[in-house]
Amino acid sequence: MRSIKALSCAVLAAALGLGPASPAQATTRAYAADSLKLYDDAFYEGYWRLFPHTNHYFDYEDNDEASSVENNTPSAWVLFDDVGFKDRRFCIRPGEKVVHLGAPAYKFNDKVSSVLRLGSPSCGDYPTFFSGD
Ligand SMILES: [Ca+2]
Ligand SMILES: [Ca+2]
Repeated sequence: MRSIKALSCAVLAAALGLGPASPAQATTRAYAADSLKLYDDAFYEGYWRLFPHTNHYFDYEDNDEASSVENNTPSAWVLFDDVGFKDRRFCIRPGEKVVHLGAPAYKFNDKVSSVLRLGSPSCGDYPTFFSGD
């Protein structure tokens, strides 16, 4: 929790041009640009968290909270209802966003419990949020 708030402040400070960018701030920006971003609320609002890597087990703060998502990475990601990459799942491609995971087509509001970063931009055989491929 603290780390994400600190991150938000660093990004805000950088955006406002407050002081010279330190190496730490540069690292923070690179991290944000290559992470899956999960928001607690729909429409990319509310508390958010960044996932640069696969996470097989969301802790209680992260579990069953995500209501919208942005994939800011060059990789496809799979979002799972259960920890350990189990139960229902949807794949999001690079650059895609889902404004409301609770939409009737997904029924995935407040469900995400693990995320898998794939080694390519393709979703392969995983079901996707949007048609294509
Ligand atoms: Ca939520
Ligand atoms: Ca879940």
